Amino acid sequence: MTLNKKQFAWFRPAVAALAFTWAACQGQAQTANDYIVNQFDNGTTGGWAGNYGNAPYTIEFDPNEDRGPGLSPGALKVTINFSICSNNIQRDWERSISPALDLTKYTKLHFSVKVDPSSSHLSDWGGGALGNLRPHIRKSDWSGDSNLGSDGGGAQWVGTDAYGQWVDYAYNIDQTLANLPVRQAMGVWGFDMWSGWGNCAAPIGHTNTVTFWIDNIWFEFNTNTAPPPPPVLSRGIRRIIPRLRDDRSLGAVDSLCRVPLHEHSSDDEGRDSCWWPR
Ligand SMILES: [Ca+2]
Repeated sequence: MTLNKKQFAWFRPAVAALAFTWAACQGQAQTANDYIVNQFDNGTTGGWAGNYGNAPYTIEFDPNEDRGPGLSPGALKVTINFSICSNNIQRDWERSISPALDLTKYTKLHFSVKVDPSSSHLSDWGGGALGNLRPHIRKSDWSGDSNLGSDGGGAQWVGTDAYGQWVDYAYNIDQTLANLPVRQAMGVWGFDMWSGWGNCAAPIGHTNTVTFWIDNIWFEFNTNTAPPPPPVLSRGIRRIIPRLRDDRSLGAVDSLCRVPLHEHSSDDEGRDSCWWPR
């Protein structure tokens, strides 16, 4: 179930209906065209590993936490030892996606987070939250590192509501960012967590360990299959016509404009005009 598009072909309709009803209640409805990144249902971390950042960390599979669906329970457990006094303020973790995924066909990233209540909280304006998780993407050769979206300044804010319970997030993929080649062939993606606000004497960022679980990471397929609007055909150049209507019946064809006179219109200055085909 992990790493590949979900296959529902074996579902009998009644079973599928029940499954989708349950999934919808969980806020995690998925269709056959959605791309499941990780449900952590196979006893592994699903390829996630730390990359850059100086905050010490552990990343492990945890069978005791789960935000389904999935074949069996499990979630990714992330523990980060932040210390703004030691300048350990950043941690990134990433994984490869193979074959590369064309994210222009998808609209949102979905994932769920649950924070261990014993974790550090942001202070001051941070309001006790966990803070930002910034989704970012790369090509398969790890080039082109760039944001996945623009909402929240490029990151998903994880608030106090996630301490002690699962919260489902839907983060918009920004198809207007100047990273089209990366979006068309995303081969690596990850989460970056930065928590360096304030300073040692007056910290706002985390000053201690945070532990949280991530589960059910998937990309929502773009179901808007409406064809693009047809191109607007140029009718030619607008031609200003001398007042001919006094001399010709409206049913006649203006040989210069090549259109019936009744199709003539007035220009901004009230002069008789028509579209003259090229
Ligand atoms: Ca799971």
